[in-house]
Amino acid sequence: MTKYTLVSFKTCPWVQRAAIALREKKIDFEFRHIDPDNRPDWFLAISPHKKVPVLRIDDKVSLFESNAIAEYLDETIAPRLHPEDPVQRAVNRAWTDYLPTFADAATSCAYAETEADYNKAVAKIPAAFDRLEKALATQGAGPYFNGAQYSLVDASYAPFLQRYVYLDRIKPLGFIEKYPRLKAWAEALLARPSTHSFPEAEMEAMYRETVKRRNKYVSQFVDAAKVAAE
Ligand SMILES: N[C@@H](CCC(=O)N[C@@H](CS)C(=O)NCC(=O)O)C(=O)O
Repeated sequence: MTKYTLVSFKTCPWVQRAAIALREKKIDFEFRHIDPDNRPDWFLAISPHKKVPVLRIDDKVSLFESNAIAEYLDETIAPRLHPEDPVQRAVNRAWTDYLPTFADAATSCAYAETEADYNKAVAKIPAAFDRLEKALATQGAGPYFNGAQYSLVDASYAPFLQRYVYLDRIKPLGFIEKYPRLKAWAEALLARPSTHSFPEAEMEAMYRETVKRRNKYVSQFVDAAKVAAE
């Protein structure tokens, strides 16, 4: 039996994307959590960009980049999460290509140093949400990106929609309510067991601790805000 090890920082959304793909395919795997501030030499030797996730296969092969890992898993292990139709597959890949831009728009306010920078980062959210809202309108009736069939697009966006929800609870942002398809999609993804690497309250508490520790503008609001899952 093939051994899969996912090298991880506990709250990394890109790791979560790879973990979701593994769970959707019912692949047994182990996390190997490492400390972001003290990355071991064995990790630096297998991660060209010094980033997580890295997927170790049988302690021999090391795959890096969450999209490459997800695509590899989809090519090698059933069930296929990409659509069978080549046009739909291209459309799905186009939207996974958009993920880094979406992730930046939806969550970069967490890294802003000043209130002005925070407001500038927050101002990027509506355009990104609007693009996804329109994409969802053309894709199907939900609950997932392509309709009833779960896909790698779902696995990709779930961690970032989850972090938007967390940030909205730390300091209210109030955008997703204006995009009903996106809101329903986020709810469906957060309700799906494969989205979660940790119990929900534990994950949100870890995320909030990470945001607080970064000591950015939004960090000051962490204590005051309440964890909804508590
Ligand atoms: N494009 C990469 C992004 C991975 C990434 O940014 N991971 C973060 C943790 S969430 C990281 O390892 N950062 C360490 C660094 O930038 O030095 C992917 O999709 O895997």
